[in-house]
Amino acid sequence: MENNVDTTSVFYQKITSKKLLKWLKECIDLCQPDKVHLCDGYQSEYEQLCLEEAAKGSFIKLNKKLRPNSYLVRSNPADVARVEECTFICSEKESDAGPTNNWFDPERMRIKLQGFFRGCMNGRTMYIIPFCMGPLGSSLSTVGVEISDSAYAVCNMHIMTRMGNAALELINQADNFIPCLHSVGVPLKSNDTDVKWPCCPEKRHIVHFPESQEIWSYGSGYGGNALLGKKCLALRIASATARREGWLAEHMLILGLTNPEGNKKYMAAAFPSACGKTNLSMLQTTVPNWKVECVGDDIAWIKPGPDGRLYAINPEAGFFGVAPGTSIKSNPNAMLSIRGNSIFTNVALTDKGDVWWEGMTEEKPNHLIDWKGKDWYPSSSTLAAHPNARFTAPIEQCPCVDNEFENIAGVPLEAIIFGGRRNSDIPLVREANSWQQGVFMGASISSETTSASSGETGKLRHDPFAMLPFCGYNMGDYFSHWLEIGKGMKKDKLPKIYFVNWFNKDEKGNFIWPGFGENSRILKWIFERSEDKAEALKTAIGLIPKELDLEGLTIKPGNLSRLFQVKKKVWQQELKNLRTYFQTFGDHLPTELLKEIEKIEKQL
Ligand code: GTP
Ligand code: SPV
Ligand code: MN
Repeated sequence: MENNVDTTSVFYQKITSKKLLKWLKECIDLCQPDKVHLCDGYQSEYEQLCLEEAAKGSFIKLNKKLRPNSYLVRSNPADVARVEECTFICSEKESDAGPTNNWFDPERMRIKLQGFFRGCMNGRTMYIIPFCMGPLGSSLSTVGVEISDSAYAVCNMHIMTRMGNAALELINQADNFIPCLHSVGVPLKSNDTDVKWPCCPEKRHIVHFPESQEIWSYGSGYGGNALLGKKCLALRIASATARREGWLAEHMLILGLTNPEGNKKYMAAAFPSACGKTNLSMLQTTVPNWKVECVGDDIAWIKPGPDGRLYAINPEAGFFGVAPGTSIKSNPNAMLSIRGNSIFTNVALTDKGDVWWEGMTEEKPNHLIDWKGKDWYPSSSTLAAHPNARFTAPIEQCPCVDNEFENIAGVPLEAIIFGGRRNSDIPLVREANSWQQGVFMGASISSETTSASSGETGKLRHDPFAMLPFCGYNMGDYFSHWLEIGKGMKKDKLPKIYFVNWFNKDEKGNFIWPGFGENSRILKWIFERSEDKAEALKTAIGLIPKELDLEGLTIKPGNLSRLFQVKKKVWQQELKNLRTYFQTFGDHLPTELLKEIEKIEKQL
């Protein structure tokens, strides 16, 4: 079939990159869209697209007094989260994808994808989205172009990335970019009426070619599956590039912590999906006169700087945050960030035309339209919002966005924190006694699965460095790369490494630690450790606080000691499990990690 797209159209004059022109032609020939739209990134473009989607009924405009310039979108109930089983790393060699990734032969995958994408945009508009991950003009940033047939993806990319003309200019200058092709996988015939959330769950494929730096995503419109700058580019492709170039692409928040004297230190923290990054990155401290400011809530690109320290940038420009559990009490800065100009996906709609989700208010509204579009009452047995319902909001709207957010050089890191969701036996906080032990800590993360990914929730699994779903190469080589970064730096310039767990529970299933703003007490200890002002006690599994600032907090003494107990039998079992897990990496596993296990075993 011929396509009727006019390639002499005026916007082609704006594209001078030969690589982009060539790829664009290939994509048009393959996907056969009805129309092509080159995104300029202007606010007017965003508004126009939202209006068009609202006219189709795909977007629901929220009450402009309560939630100005904001929309609710309901996805297909079969397309609500990342799909790890459909995510592929297509490296030339299978061993370069490693045992934690789905590998597929690149040549065979290309043939499969050509089949999927042929004619997939019939009856639709192809949007060309030039975008920049990281501050414009930073040598740490990377440009990409997403081609998508989803207006929802375009609107989210408007918020999540620096996209449009400025990014296109960088692409034209460099004649280079990372190509990211996305389709919801639902071509339309001339008299078909479109559904509100087109997707093709049976054929979902989220595919990465780390060597040629390409992304192909088919069949899903949701989050990390469709906003290809995020997990696909900024983590899976970037992690593989970072290994080659000597830096790190991590699933980490970045925060600045200022003490009452006005001294500020930056920290990064990696927790698995839906385990508290957004919350920690913008927390309101309960320790008086301490302040947290947010550089990023999900991804950090970390590179050694000219002074020998590690510097981090946030490649994103917005939050794609978990809605349920977010309230004025738990995370006031997130609530203020989403006061307007936001997109809400799979949350509930109130009778006044505002949004609601479980945990937003103590009292449930008397009536809602739930995330599936059905009437909902407090007596309903179903959830009003999907557990992976999300808000998309510009980072500038965060009341505590850090001044250095746009700094092209990034911010210097003085601590790196790892953590997971564990209901028992993992202490509230501990400090590694060396970079090597810290790398072991990162590699040792296990966490209960959450709704951020499809599949069973609450199941404990290994999630090293919170990167299990996001590492674009062999995880064993990734461990070695982390060790190499440490070896290449002066000891006094290396950030200290910590491990936290906010999620210990008592017999009744209640959280022992209050979490959220109270986590500032832990951040304070970490801050003061880096100035040698706070003391620590040695345990077999790392250093724990001699004392924490708990002023104003009521916590039962029994519970406090429980948060720091190190049970010999439990840890022997934990280490045994880790040894078995590490064996799956075969000769890609750095022996240093086994040495760390042995050291702890001896000390237990
Ligand atoms: P992704 O965006 O999926 O990467 O998630 P995230 O790591 O940013 O997690 P987020 O901060 O959105 O928190 C996920 C869930 O954990 C929310 O429902 C929060 O309310 C809850 N949560 C976050 N911090 C804490 C905490 O300190 N204690 C407890 N008990 N729950 C928390
Ligand atoms: C995560 O799952 O870690 C997320 C949400 O941040 S998504 O963008 O869908 O990957
Ligand atoms: Mn995430």
